Amino acid sequence: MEWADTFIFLLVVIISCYLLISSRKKQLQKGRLPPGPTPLPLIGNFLQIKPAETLKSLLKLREKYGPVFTVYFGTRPVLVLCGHQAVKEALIDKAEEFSGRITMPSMVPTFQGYGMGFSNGARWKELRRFSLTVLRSFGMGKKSIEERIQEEAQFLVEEFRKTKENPFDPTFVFSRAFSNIICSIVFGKRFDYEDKEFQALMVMVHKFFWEMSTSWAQFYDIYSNYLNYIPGIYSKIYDCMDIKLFIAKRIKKNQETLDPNFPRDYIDCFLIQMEKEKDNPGSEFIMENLVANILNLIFGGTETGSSTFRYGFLLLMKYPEVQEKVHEEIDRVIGPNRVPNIEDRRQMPYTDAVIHEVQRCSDIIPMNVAHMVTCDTEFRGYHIPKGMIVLPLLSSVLHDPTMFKFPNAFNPENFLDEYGCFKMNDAFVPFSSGKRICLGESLARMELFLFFTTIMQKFQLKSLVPPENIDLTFQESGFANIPPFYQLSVIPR
Ligand code: LZ1
Repeated sequence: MEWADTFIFLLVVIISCYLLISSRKKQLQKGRLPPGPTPLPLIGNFLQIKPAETLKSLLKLREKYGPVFTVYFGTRPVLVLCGHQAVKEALIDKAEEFSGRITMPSMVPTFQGYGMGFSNGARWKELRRFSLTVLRSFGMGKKSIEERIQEEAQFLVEEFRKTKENPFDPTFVFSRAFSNIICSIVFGKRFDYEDKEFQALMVMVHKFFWEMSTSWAQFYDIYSNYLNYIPGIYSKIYDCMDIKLFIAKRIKKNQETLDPNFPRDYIDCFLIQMEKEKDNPGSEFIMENLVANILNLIFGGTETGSSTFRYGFLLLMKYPEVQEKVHEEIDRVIGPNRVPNIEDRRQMPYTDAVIHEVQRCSDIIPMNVAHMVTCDTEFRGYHIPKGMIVLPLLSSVLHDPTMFKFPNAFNPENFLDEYGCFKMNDAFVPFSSGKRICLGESLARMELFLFFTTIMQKFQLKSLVPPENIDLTFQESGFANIPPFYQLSVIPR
């Protein structure tokens, strides 16, 4: 019996010492980090941050500690930035310092450090530059990307016609249309909406966003260090293996038919670069990075646009007077038959404002994709150590009361001046800002405008419930905001 007592006594002493030392270390750091709620040993700010409502908890802490504060996710300190000014000072004024990424634990099994989205340093720079160049080159190819989007918009209209005014859930119609644009660039082809493999891919992408946004994922992102000790937990995190298999099959097809002189798509370009650098052991053009890059492109180009539209159409049904004004402007500027093009945007301030307002309210990635400081950084008189996690809360910028007249309402006037002209706003950051800004931003904006105007030109949206009963509450709010599912009918006009 005695040895057991001694053992327990020793254990208690060791744990106490550890806790004392670690909390002492935190106190030393504390004077140099921004203020924040006092963390407890091991569990950090567990008492202040509800995993089901990470964003809401952080916004509440902001009321007490101001726009720049520190919280502890378990034992890891996290710098939280709120509002336009603080986020701008970091991501724009200290762009290089704040350009790092950490992979949130819930995404580690999927990306494992590969790909431009979640890597750092030379890997990130090279892969990002390459991808941007390829995206641009296919935008200026023989069939311009604008034409490709216009063509896809007609498929979308066709799909809507087929519903014959019957109610339907638009989620996967939207994701197929958006995804087909990035697929045209990545795989060199669009997929038929009835293609079973493509449909399955859309479900998987949807699942990824859903999985990453549950309260469980938020809990895991904070306490993964401990949870990983529980056998079987790590292997339960969605690793997108099914999507990777789909991608691997497409890559293999490309390899078999590759002509180094005539790259057909993004995969071909990457394979050619791989071949060029095959003798360089430090090359970033390796299969793992190709697969991860394609995942980044597909995730960025599918569910984001689709979610934005799902939410946007719900908003238009809740505010029929806005829908009416959009119809009026389209009829006046484009008319009932001509295919909308990008040039039309300049003459359509109201519609442009509506599309911006929809993106602002959709608030698609509310806490940003987590950043990290790449070196020791002075910020607002504080000392932020290299490697510290940073959450520039995009949601708090998009709803900043000092930047928008109607921060918490759906109101296109947020993007209109007193003469009814379109007015851009510096706090419009749904794509983030700085060096990590979404690399598909201009592509996405083109898709949003052309898809939106083409649909609204041809249809009126009809809700199954009275507008006042439409509930705009997000279904899940974590990594992404997942809009509610609903049915609507579309009436040809
Ligand atoms: C993305 C992801 C999530 C959101 C936007 C782009 N790329 C994951 N990879």
